[in-house]
Amino acid sequence: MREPGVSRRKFLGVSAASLALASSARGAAKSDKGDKDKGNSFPKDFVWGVATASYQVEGAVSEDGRGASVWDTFCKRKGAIFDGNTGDTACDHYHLFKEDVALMKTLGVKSYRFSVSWPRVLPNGVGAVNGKGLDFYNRLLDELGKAGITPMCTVFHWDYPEALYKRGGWLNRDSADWFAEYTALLADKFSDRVKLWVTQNEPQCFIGLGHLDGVHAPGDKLKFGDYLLAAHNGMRAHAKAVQALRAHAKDPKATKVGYVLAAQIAQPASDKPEDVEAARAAIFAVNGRHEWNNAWWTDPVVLGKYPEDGVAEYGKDMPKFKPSDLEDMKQPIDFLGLNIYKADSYKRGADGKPEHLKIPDGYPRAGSDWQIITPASMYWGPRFFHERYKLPLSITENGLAVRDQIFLDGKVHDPPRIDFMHRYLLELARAIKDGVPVTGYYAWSLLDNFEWSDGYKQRFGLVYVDYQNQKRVPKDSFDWYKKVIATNGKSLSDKNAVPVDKVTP
Ligand code: GBH
Repeated sequence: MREPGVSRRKFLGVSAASLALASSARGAAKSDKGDKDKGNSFPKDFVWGVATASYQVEGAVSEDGRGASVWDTFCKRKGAIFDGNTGDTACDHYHLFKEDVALMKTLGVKSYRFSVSWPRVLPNGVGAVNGKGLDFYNRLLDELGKAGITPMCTVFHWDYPEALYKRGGWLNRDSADWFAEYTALLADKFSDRVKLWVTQNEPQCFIGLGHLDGVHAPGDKLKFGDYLLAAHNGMRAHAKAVQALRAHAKDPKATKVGYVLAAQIAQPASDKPEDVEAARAAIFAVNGRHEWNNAWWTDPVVLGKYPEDGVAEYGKDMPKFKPSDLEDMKQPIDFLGLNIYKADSYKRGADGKPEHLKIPDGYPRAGSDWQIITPASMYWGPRFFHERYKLPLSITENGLAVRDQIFLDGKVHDPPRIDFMHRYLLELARAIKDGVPVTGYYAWSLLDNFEWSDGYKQRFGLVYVDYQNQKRVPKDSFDWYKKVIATNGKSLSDKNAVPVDKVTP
């Protein structure tokens, strides 16, 4: 409901199409004021990167002794994946990694975030090691080394070994030790070259989408209490992996360990303090019997406790566990990784509580329906997360799905992606300017790739992949991002760049 005397523009604030988008312009305008170093709030050593994940790009699912993952199995389930697509070949990164590293070198990225396929290196999840699987990552790491690109290694990005799933998977209390064994192996083999580590990518997804909603592998719809138990063991596994990395890394001092969330951002509907308060409360609230919150997945591992609102709401579905589990789950980490794609908007409601605002009709969206375009999420997300957890942050993923195609001129023109990244990066610059310690930004993704249950329908790459012949075509956004990196973000406020305050869909 609209308050009297407040203009539409002012009231809708970041919640409506026009203003959500205009908020980038506001951020830019702010940093322009009296500042000669326009748009240059990115620190000198800011880590510009790109990200991928093993199952989404590697292919070669039955090569060189790789074991099965739950995604191999899930992809065969009728109706599970768009058009019956699978990750069997994906981008064939397993064979084409040299070409892909060369692309990254041309792009000028400082860092490549990739993940290891657990069943490729441990076909049964634990026990016998597959040397040929390790060799692939050795070749990749050596190639990155030659190109001067710093690896960020995600230990687990969803391709869980089928063999361990058959032993109960995350419901089995031993799953935390299995994960620690796997992580120790990676530290032993790769920590001479890898200093930046992520234990797990988006627990909300591999536990929630995979075990509660059943829309991701392994496709289970567990009872809520069992889902909470899987989540509990997943977080225990994360903590044991942190310990394994500290114990096995060749240079523990230089080793930085992080944990990556599918950050669920709440942004205020206006700059009014009461709306900012509403968003601040909403972003860490746990309500509803679903996985889409932040605190359930972060409080235990950073603060050593489950959030009280969630504990009250979940009642007797709470898993039974030893109190020492919570102490064990809280292992010091060096950074939190936030994957930021979109936000929900909140204002203070009539009852004083945060009120979730409906998405305005016709609001700008990505090719994938779930992603609305909300640049200010890249300001408020890092800011709120830093306030609560007081950890350095890295934006470990951000990107836009577009149904790209090769144009008649042989190029892939993707102005929506450029505009998206431009707006979000200006908001990130604003957060950094306001003192939020963000160490890096990883574009999702280097390549178009297997978008889980959306198959190859959605394209997130800076590089187009023709899946028929594995040809790579850098998109316009590739050249654009190259310039952003080369200027350490200064090009974002270049007067010849897209004028952010003029572009309104
Ligand atoms: C990330 O997930 C993943 O880390 C990455 O692998 C993926 O390719 C990328 O983003 C792009 O999607 O409609 O209720 O099923 C992003 C978080 C959360 C986005 C679930 C899609 C679908 C919600 N994802 N969401 S639902």
